[in-house]
Amino acid sequence: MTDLVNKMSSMKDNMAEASATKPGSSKKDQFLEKAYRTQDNEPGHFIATPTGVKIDHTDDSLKAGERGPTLMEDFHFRYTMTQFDHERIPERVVHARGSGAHGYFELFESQSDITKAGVLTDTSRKTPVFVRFSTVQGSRGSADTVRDVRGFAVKFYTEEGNWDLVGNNIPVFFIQDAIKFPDLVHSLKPEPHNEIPQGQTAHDNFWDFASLMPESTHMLMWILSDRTIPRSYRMMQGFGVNTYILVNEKGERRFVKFHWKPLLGTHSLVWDESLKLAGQDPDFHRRDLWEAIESGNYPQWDFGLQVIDEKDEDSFDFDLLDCTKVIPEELVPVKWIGRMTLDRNPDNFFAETEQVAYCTQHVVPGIGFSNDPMLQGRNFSYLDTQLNRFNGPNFNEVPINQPVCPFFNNLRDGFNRQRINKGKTNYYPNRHMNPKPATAEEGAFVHFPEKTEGMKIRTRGSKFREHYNQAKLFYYSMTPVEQQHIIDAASFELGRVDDQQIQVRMIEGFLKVDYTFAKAVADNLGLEVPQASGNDAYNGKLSPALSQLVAPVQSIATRKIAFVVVDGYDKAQVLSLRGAIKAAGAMTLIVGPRRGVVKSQDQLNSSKESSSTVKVDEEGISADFSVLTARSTLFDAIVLIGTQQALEQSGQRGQIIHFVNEAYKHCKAVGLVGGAVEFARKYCSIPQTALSTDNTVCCEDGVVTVAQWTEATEESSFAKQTVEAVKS
Ligand code: HDE
Repeated sequence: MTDLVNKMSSMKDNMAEASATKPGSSKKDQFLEKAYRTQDNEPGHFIATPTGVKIDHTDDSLKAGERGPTLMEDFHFRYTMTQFDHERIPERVVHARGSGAHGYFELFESQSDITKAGVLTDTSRKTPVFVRFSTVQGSRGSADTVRDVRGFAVKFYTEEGNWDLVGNNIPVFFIQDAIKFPDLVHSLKPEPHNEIPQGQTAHDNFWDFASLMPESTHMLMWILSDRTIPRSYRMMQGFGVNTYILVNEKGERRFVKFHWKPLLGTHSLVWDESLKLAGQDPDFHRRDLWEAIESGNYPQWDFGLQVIDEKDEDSFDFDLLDCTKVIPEELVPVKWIGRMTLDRNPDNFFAETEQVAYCTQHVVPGIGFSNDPMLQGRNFSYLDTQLNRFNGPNFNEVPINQPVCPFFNNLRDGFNRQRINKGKTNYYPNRHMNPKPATAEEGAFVHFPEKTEGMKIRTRGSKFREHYNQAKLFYYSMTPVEQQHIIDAASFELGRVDDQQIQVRMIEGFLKVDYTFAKAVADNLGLEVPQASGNDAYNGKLSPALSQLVAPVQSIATRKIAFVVVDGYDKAQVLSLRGAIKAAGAMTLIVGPRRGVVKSQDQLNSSKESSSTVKVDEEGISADFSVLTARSTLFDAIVLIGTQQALEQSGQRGQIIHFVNEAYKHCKAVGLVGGAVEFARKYCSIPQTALSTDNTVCCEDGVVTVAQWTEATEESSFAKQTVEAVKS
């Protein structure tokens, strides 16, 4: 145990150690480097056709005469145009918009008592992974911050073959049987007659379907919650959702649910921010992930298991095979067994993020499938989808999908076959008797010999028929703020529904979860408030682990704090405050009157004297953003610095006022230094009670103030209070 604690703590929060392992050095990286990567734009490289012939001219097609028609003979033109015409492959029917990253997985402690999978038993391994995060509803060009479930798909390149854990950031799903998936997806996608709306479920068809599918009620509570508007891909949990099995060397089977927990904590945007960000920066999540990895802030997740012995399969009041139910952590705690780090951005979006092909049926010895009817259906669908996306079965030969272990078989040919199989035989048995089947001892995957018999019937288990207990559990486990957000989200979504019978039916469904919830939404929709049904009684159960706010991670690591400054700022003050906040792990960015130089008081004075052009000196600051183009929504907190006069006379006074008001409205920490306090009292809509004119540091309602910055003001205490305000 002490060993485990040591190992965990040596891995914990150790970004420096993670970066010391040199991103790009895994077995998968080496394979990609050797086999397929090219650096096209290096000195001395000439443009050539795909057949290798160098080209002398790429700006004019070959013509018969100066003004004549283009000639068929122009093979360079034809290759150029043909490649372009065929650049796209079908976008994923769901999860079309995504972002990927490379990394690795490390195990804290061998799980050999429950599984024989090498990735979960060998602690000396560093298993390469490729992860793709995604939204579900929107198409490839849709915005990142829409209200939607997020995909969380991990491909582990293990020594025994690829293992794909294709999960979401929500632990349950809308439906219980895969056969309903096409109906679900048709209902939530843009409507068929006019392809509206993009990137949202706030429309008649989705709520029509949902209101007729009581099994979706639990999932509806999750999608109406803040989980569907995450702050960052780096700050979301991940769940395998379906129940899988683990099998050990002795051939014993256990049921398992897989979990990912971000070390940065689970955080969300507020709805108004999400709406604005969808326009202000549609790539908000994609950019956040990319920039974090580029700057060495490698995101990390702990990996956990909820393990259930075979004998306990029937001991719950829900069915383990029903993916509309969680196994409450209070009943079966999550055992945290490993950590994943993402440390390298892809070289090429299409080659890697677009072409990565996850399939739930990609498992390795020691991991297998339960009879969850969703998982069984997914095992068919993902392979089928890849056949469509890649025009045939050779998608596993695309570099990002190739395993890192050697492998042989008699599968052959097909569109775009890459491998050159040598030898005279391509069948088994053959006169060489190679390649031959392996035994379990030699590492073969052996399906768990589960005894199965039954009538051929279209039905589901009896416990699948209860749909409301866990919807209640979820709703009651939320803090009041989280409950209010669910009410607001339901009111927004149903408010976009035109057909009133759908709204009424949905309110009847909500009534089976909680009366006050259903009543609040009905009120907001202007519907008649329904009578309490008797089904809505609180069942007395709680699962605090479901709330994001009950035990938040107390860290501001990698959070973005904007320092809004105007010309004439006090350089020493800004630099020391910035240093103190950076020391807490946050990123500080300067928002100035323009991008580039912001003139400090000293610089203004000296330029008056010398009338020379002001440059950013070694100690000066340069604005990363202009207040004209950046909004408070891009940051987690803001600090406004400047004399009252400079702020008032700034040409961007209106933008600055909006910046402060909006940050406050979105419940962000707002720091006000010196004249900024009086400026805010005069122009901003923050309650005066939070705007103390004291010369000492005060904090009220997330607003940190110090009206008079003197030599004696301890910048550290202002920074400390600001950091605390960001955390809360
Ligand atoms: Fe998927 N899902 N899904 N899904 N899913 C796809 O496969 C499907 C489900 C999930 O980044 C598709 O390659 C069926 C649950 C993710 O490339 C497709 C059912 C969960 C991704 C497909 C489900 C997921 C997909 C479309 C009901 C959470 C993106 C493109 C039985 C555990 C993977 C593709 C990536 C993608 C089918 C339900 C997660 C059509 C039939 C539950 C993260 O094959």
